[in-house]
Amino acid sequence: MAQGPLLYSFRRCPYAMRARMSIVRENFQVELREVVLRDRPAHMMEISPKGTVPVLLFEDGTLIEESLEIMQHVLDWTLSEEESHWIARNDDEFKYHLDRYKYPNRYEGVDEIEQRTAASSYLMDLDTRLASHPPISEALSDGLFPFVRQFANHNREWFDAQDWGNVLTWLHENLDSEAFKICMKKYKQWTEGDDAIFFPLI
Ligand SMILES: N[C@@H](CCC(=O)N[C@@H](CS)C(=O)NCC(=O)O)C(=O)O
Repeated sequence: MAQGPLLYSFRRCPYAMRARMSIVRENFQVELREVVLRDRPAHMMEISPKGTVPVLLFEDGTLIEESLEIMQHVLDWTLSEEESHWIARNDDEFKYHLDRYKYPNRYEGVDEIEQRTAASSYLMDLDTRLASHPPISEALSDGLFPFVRQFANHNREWFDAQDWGNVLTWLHENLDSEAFKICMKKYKQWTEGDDAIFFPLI
């Protein structure tokens, strides 16, 4: 039986990352089960047949199956209209191009460079927003940066050479933060019968 809420997570998944960031920010203790996506635990599939991570299960059976909803619950976060706009652009527009930029061969008739250019218009807008006031909230920042990290990592040299200095500074600050280090601590794949692992370990 789980002790406290149970989080099925995958270290490198940007959705799971943003959920874990909120958990780290609040020191909201969960039992963490590290998933390997090609070998998803039977219990996870039973409670959440859609099979995506992150998934948060409470002891009373309440289940949250969307990363943004996990963040909202943990942080008690009601998104402003502007925050909803950025999350929607990230999750729909930017993620769409990010997937096609990273894995052009998985899609029909996709050109990597065209996808990179399309994703860049979001990043240029984000760059402008990051330079203006008031600054974006920590919650929104955590909701976005794991995806930008993934985009940047695909071709770091190219990314670092672009004219989006605010995005570069913001991304580096997040990646260098103590909270992100805790968020990215490595855990071995959870299997039935393992001892409980609690997260975050601060
Ligand atoms: N809308 C979901 C998306 C989660 C998601 O797609 N996670 C990926 C890993 S990064 C996943 O679990 N993929 C497995 C699959 O789609 O089968 C959320 O925000 O939690």
